[in-house]
Amino acid sequence: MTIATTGSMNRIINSLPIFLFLFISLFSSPTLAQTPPWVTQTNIYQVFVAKFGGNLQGVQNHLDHLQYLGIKTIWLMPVFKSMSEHGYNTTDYYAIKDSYGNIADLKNLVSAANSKGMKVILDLVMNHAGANHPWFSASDPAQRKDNWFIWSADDKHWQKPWGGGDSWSRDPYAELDRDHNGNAHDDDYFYSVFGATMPDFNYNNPNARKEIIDEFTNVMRFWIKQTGVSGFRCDAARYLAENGPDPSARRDQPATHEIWKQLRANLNAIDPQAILLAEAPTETYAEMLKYYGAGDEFNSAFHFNYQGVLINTLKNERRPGNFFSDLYAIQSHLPPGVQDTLFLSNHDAFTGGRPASQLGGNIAKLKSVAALYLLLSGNPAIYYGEEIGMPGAGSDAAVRQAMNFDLAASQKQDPGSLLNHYTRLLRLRNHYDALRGGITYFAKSAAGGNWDCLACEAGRVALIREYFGEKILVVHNFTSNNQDIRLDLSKTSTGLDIPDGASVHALMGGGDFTAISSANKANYPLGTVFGFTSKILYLGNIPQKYRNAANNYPSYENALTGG
Ligand SMILES: [Ca+2]
Ligand SMILES: [Ca+2]
Ligand SMILES: [Ca+2]
Repeated sequence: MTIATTGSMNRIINSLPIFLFLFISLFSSPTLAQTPPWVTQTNIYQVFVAKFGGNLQGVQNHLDHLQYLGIKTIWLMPVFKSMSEHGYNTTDYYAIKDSYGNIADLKNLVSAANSKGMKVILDLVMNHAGANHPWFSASDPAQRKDNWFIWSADDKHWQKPWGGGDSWSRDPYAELDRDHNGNAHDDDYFYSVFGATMPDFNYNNPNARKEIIDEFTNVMRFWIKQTGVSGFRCDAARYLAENGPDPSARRDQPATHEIWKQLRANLNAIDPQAILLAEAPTETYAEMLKYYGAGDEFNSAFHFNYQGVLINTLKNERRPGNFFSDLYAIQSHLPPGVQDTLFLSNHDAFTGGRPASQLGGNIAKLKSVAALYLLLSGNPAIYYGEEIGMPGAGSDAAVRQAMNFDLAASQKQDPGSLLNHYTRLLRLRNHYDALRGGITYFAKSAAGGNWDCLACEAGRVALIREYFGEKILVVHNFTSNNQDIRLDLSKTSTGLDIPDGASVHALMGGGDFTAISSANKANYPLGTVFGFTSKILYLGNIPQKYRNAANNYPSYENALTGG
């Protein structure tokens, strides 16, 4: 997308970060705010248990890897009893899959993770059960919950909510009189947008809806009380309620938001610190924002589609014109106390495949795209194996290969490896408030005299992370060529007041920098940024709280040895 860059358009676009700052200041001024909710300043590591140690004990055995990396939240893909390896067709919401272990194993894993400074969240599948769940398949009608599912006399051939296919399946127990009206065969089909093994719950029937919400409230309470987990990643969050045959009437429905708000209120009553994280790959960002409600629905949601913006920046060696508008489409509109979640890929091939495959195994590009998203506002969610450059694309099986722990071990020994690049960046992010909690401001930059703009395509980007006055400058070169970069750090460019006389300290890329002054502010010489590398600069004196006993502060270069 290319946005016309008239003067007035620039002013409108450049005012976005200012609006952002005012918005956040209003709701979370330092004098009012206590500790910010943990979900606003974390990072996430997505674990497919079967592929990451094989079972819960195996995950626990590899916690050192995650702690070394700097991970703060572990998302375990489904661990409940289910019909498949991926686990999204649950057969018992109160039991651990046999091959993964038992409830005590999960409790031990959560305790061990907590003791290493990491929280654990579980995958929760509330749109559908597994077709072998007794609620759907028990021969004893007292065990079945026929009114929890959606029945039809025939296949209505409705498209799936995302278009194409068929949303109905034939009941394997067609002899059952599912609607209890004396006719065994006017209910032989059930609604199931993810196929015959995953019957959708019936949130459209008020009685069933109340019962199902109560049941899932019990499920959440059970796992929080039994194991100490810190929340839930909610699968297929946009598909709960249906409102007719049109595909658009079976996604993002008002009733779906009402249900999540109820679940969130119920969860708050169980544990006010526990979170809900939405998988809601909506068609528009306006629909995505609705999953935050007024801060009373999800605590975070995956920023779907932005993974393509991030990857394409390195694929094309050029940031696209919508780089900031797509970021701000969510981040400038968030209610207080919640956070955006950015990611490069996940377990679903539809999100694009692993970065190593999308970027042709080019380590320099993989490092650059990692720096790009790990240093942006929003919590980064790392898919297991991404940090060591595992390949995989084209099919779900291809993106779900077993974690290569041998490769991880060898990369740990190499200070220049991709693993240690992730480690260095996450350690910086965890250490500096503005890199962890700050919002993102754009700063104009020039290479060879050509100044960019907020909505410009460019082979680089300069941005400032800001958190209650703390400012950290981040500059990326997305091209293979070295760029001699100058920055416009004036308020006109950035929307920020950077005081004259502010000293400048390298947190990545080294070098000595001249203090910011009225004479150089609008044309600040950053110097050479090498191809596919980044610079991080702290603007102002580095406070004592960031320094160790020897008065040193962590930088990218010393992050592995402690600063
Ligand atoms: Ca039937
Ligand atoms: Ca019937
Ligand atoms: Ca549904």
